[in-house]
Amino acid sequence: MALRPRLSVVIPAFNEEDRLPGTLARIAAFLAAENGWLPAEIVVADDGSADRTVAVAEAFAVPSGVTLRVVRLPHNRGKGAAVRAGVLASEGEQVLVSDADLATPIEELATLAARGVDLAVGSRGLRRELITRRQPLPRDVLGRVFNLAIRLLGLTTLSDTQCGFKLIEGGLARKLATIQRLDSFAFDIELLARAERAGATIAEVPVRWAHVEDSRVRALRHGSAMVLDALRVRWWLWTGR
Ligand SMILES: Nc1nc2c(ncn2[C@@H]2O[C@H](COP(=O)(O)OP(=O)(O)O)[C@@H](O)[C@H]2O)c(=O)[nH]1
Ligand SMILES: [Mg+2]
Repeated sequence: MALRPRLSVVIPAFNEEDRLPGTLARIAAFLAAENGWLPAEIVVADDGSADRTVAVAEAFAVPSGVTLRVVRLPHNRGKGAAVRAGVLASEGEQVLVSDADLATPIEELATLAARGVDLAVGSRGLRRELITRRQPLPRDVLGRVFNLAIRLLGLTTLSDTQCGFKLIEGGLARKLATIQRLDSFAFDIELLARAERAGATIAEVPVRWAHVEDSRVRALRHGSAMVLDALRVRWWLWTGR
């Protein structure tokens, strides 16, 4: 019987044919070099991409000790839905959810793991000097306004919930993935809120981060959906759902 992976790296991917090969290579090389993480698996969660994301992922040759799996959503549903599908397919003792652009370098996995908590949340809010390349100002401002809004709603005390780099204890990640409902980019908020209610230990951990061009996010469309979804989470918590 194959050994249970120590780590699953779940990568939500929507039209990532260009970035994915380099990202997979960097992650695979890191895992192969850091002996502590093997055996490991990489789970690419294709979010109904219209490009060759799936083909590119399936063609990737993994080093020994690393397995790769591709899960596919038939239609584009949003980052939250893709992460959930990837987490549900994962088997690792721990699950790292990482954006496909590696805006936070994979090496920061060690920083998260060192905290020894159930949910380590990579953050750009605590040590701004770790941001080597900033987002365009409007995006940065929108992000801060969003964070302020969810703090005022009592949904979080963290200064950044949206950095796409989180390490979660595997059993907890899969349990939460079965009850989470948000498909949008606001899914992180639901993840955090439900983890907190499940009694998980949570740490906001400063990580290096560099803005990467070619964002999949459309500020107005995704931003308004995120606000509505944050309100839904607020409602669910109040009504105990
Ligand atoms: N925009 C978008 N990204 C998605 C979707 N589904 C999965 N993703 C992934 O979510 C991650 C974040 O996307 P990215 O463009 O880096 O967003 P940004 O860094 O917040 O501007 C990437 O790995 C995307 O491939 C989706 O429906 N829309
Ligand atoms: Mg990004």
